[in-house]
Amino acid sequence: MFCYQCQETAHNAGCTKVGVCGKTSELANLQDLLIYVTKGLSQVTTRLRSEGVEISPSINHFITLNLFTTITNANFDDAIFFSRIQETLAIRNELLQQLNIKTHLSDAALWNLTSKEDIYASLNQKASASEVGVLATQDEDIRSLRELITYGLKGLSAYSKHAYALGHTDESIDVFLQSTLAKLLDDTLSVDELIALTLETGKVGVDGMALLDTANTSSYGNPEITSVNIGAGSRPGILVSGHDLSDLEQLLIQTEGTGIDIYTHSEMLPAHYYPQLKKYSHLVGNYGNAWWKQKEEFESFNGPILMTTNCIVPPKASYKDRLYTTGAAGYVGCKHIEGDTGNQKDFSSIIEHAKHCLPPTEIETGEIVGGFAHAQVFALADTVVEAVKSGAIKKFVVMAGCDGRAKSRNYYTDFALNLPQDTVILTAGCAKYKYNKLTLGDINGIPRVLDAGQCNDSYSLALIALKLKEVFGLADINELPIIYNIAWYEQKAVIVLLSLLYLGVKEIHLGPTLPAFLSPNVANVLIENFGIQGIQTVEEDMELFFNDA
Ligand code: SF4
Ligand code: SF3
Repeated sequence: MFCYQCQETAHNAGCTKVGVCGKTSELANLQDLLIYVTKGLSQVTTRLRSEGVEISPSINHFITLNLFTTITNANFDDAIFFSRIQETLAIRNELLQQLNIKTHLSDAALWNLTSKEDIYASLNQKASASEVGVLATQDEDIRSLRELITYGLKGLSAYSKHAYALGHTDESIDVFLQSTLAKLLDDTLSVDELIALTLETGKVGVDGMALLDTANTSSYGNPEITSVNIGAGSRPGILVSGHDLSDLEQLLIQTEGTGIDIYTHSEMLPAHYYPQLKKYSHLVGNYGNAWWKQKEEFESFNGPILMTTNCIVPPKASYKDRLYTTGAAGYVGCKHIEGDTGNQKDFSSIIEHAKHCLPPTEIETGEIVGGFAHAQVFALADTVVEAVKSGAIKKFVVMAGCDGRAKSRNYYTDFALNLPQDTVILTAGCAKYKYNKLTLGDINGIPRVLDAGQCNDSYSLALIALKLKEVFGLADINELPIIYNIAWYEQKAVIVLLSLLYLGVKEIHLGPTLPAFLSPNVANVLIENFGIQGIQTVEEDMELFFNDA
């Protein structure tokens, strides 16, 4: 195996024996093979489109889900990857028959094995020969750009899948995704062409987040300021984690009147901000923190847990029988609740399970406030603009992104604590758990931490920046008093980053480490053209950002 797609990759270079995330070498090779054959399938769909053939939405969704399942911490179930590889080959073989021009197709589009044993044998051979995975690309800059784009597309796929689940699609995103996957097989593409493709991926990233924003807000209303209880009640509960709001809604409907409370965990916290979700009185609160604390928090929750997406931490035996997965998520030995994208799911098994469990053990008390997505902030625009004009707010600090278990991430707590009192943090994603329970106060009634929602709601932060640019009559988004200090962990953060670059945001600070998949030359391109930088110590960064104070 060789994997360096997330921030916690071994020695900030690559996991080679086993993943820091818990992914085995065998699973990593299977994921590489799934990406490989998905690129092959995408070459065939792209060729068919050029011949005037329409590709069905179900195939588009299938390709999207293939990418999503390989996101860090989404799915640890080898059997799922086997069946998706086999299904990918079956779909591709059928499509190949419709193709008129079959010349110049890549090995990925023609490779063909269907039995599990043959795939295993070939996989071991291919993986050891590095024919399939990351290291199959010899040139380190081409490899770096190919992987940067691939990871961006994985993040994009996660967001598209959530939009599909709510009945919203945009075929142009699928066309781009598949044609780009096909281009990643093309050895004639130069570094410059791949850089251009990277930025184009950022553009479509914005489209994908806009699609999901429309899907979420048209289904559940615009997020509004909401206080969320972080204590525990006296009834048995189900804890819902991950990013899929549709799964949560279906579970809320199916648990109405059953005496079971529903709690959110980690990236599901923003569900409380949506009018059409918070209306359920048995959606009682948020339990715990970011994904990486789940070993302790799932233990003390006492009831069943539903993982709708990443991030799964390999569970302890003590609660493994209470861990359920659905959608792109999976874990060997945990019950998976079936249901194709957009279909109604049957949650009766997890509901029955909850009825026989103790209520959650309370681990904290109080409330946190969020719901500052674009519409809510626009509604407060006069107050915000006035605070900026009067100097009450001097700077905004975008601290969106991911949380993670690395100790170096305590930087973000210390950074938030050390910020001058006239700064406001704009956040989205699970990065917020590093500072959303601190008492940072408010400025003229505006909380100093404005949580827009999940990582995909970074789109809201971009809209807010564009609105401020308009209100203040600025020519360039970079003239705004906004600092970008983003924490990344997995591939959704990669598409958020590429989207911000596409929108012209410069001087983004990225931590706690720069991605290992950036080769020195590719990193230089990002530094020279976009001013991307890492982080330093809190003291050094305070000096850097506020030395004009
Ligand atoms: Fe390592 Fe991250 Fe890949 Fe897991 S996802 S194997 S931790 S680089
Ligand atoms: Fe968190 Fe996994 Fe990225 Fe959606 S849940 S932000 S890390």
